[in-house]
Amino acid sequence: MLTRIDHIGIACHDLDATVEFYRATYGFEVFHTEVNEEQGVREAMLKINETSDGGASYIQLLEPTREDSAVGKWLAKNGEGVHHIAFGTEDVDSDSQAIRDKGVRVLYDQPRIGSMGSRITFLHPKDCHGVLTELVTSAPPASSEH
Ligand code: CMX
Ligand code: CO
Repeated sequence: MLTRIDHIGIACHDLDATVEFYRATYGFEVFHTEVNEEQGVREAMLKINETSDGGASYIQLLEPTREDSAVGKWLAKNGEGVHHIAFGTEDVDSDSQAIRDKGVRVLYDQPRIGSMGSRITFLHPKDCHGVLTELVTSAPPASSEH
C-alpha cells in the first residue's frame, strides 16, 4: 500500500546552488547527500516532515553526473524543474507487481538501490498521465547490534 509522498525529485544544473536556495529561502537543511552512479545523479535529500507510517517526506535535489543519464537528458530537453514524484510503501515488490498487473509499465524487473539504501522502481510517465512516478521502500533502520 502506498502510504506517503516519499519525495519530489527536482532536476537542477548546480546541486550546491540549489541546496543553498532551499536553505536560504525556506530554511530546509540537507539531511543526506550521495552519488548514485547507476542512476547517474548526485543528490541531496531535504527532510520536510515525518509521516504517520513511520517514514518521512523529502525534497530530492538531483544533479546529473553524466549527460546521457535520465536526469541529464531531461534537463537538456526541459531545463530545471520537477522531474518525478515518489510514493512510499512498505513493500515495493508487491505494489509494483500489482501496478504492473494493471497494465502500467514498470521500468525495472527488480527494484534497484535508491537514496539511503532504499529500494526503488519507476513507472513509465507515458502510462501515468505524464508523471514519472517512483515507488520507494525505505531501508530498515540500522541495526544496533554491530
Ligand atoms: N517526466 C515526464 N515525462 C518524461 C520524463 C519525466 N521525468 N522523462 C521523459 N519523459 C517523456 C519525454 O518527454 C518523452 O515524451 P515525448 O515522446 O512525448 O517527447 C518520453 O517520455 C520519452 O523520453 P526520452 O527523453 O526519450 O527519455 P527515455 O525514454 O530515454 O527515458 C525514462 C525516459 C522515464 C524511461 C527514463 O527517464 C528513466 O528510466 N527514468 C527512471 C530513472 C530515473 O529517472 N533516475 C533518476 C532519478 C533517481 C532517483 O530518483 O533516485
Ligand atoms: Co527519486
